[in-house]
Formats: sequence, C-alpha cells, structure tokens
Amino acid sequence: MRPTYDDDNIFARILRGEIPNDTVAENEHALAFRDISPKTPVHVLVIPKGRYVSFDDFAANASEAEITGFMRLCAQVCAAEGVSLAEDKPGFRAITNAGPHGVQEVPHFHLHIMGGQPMGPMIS
Ligand code: DGP
Repeated sequence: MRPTYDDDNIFARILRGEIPNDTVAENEHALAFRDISPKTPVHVLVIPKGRYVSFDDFAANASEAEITGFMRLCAQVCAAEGVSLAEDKPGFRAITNAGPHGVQEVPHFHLHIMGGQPMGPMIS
C-alpha cells in the first residue's frame, strides 16, 4: 500500500510555481534547489517532479526514467556545487528523511545534498 500524497505540501507548491525557489539545476524528471535554511555551505534539495511521499515510495513506484533522471540530476548538482569526488573534491553527504522516525518535515521525497565542510558523525 502506498502512502497518501498531499498535493498541498510545500514542494508540490514549488513544483507548480506557486512558491519561488532558488533553482540549482532541473531536468524533465527532477528539480534541485537550495534549502531555505541551509545547515551547511552547500545544502541543496533534489526532488522528483512526480508525486512521491518518501524515498521508499519513490524507489518502489517511480519509473526507470524518473529514477535515472533524478539520479543524474543529483550527480549534476554534486559537480556544480564543487563537492563531487569525480572532480577530486572533498565529498558530501546525501541523506533523506522519511516519516516521523526520520523527522521528515515535507511529505514529498527529497534528497539533501550537503557539503562544503566536514560533516561529522551521522548521529551524535
Ligand atoms: P526534511 O523534510 O526534514 O527532510 O526537511 C525539509 C527541508 O526543506 C528543511 O531542511 C527545510 C526545507 N524547506 C522547507 N520549506 C521550504 C521552502 O519553502 N523552500 C525551500 N527552499 N526549502 C524549504
């Protein structure tokens, strides 16, 4: 059973152009924009354009084209933000929160790409 998607969530509204965003990159299937309250010098959110609540919803139900489009945009962001190991840079953290235990605030799947400083341990 899939989780119920809320069409009024803030990222759905960003995708509809109702709320402005600071776009970093975009393709047919995904949009990347800066987090409104960045926790690190690089803090970009990558979201699919389709209606997916969480990482597991996306992984289970998105088409191969959507998944590929999403992942390729992530790679593009890492390169553009100067954190990609492919360019011999110091790296980044990519995380996604899901549901109450993951402390997911916005119920539209998003990947946080964070870097520009040493990230420290995952849980402290
Ligand atoms: P989370 O769902 O907990 O993984 O985090 C949601 C993130 O989304 C949080 O870091 C803040 C960010 N955010 C919330 N509202 C907006 C918004 O309107 N615009 C942008 N750019 N980011 C937002």
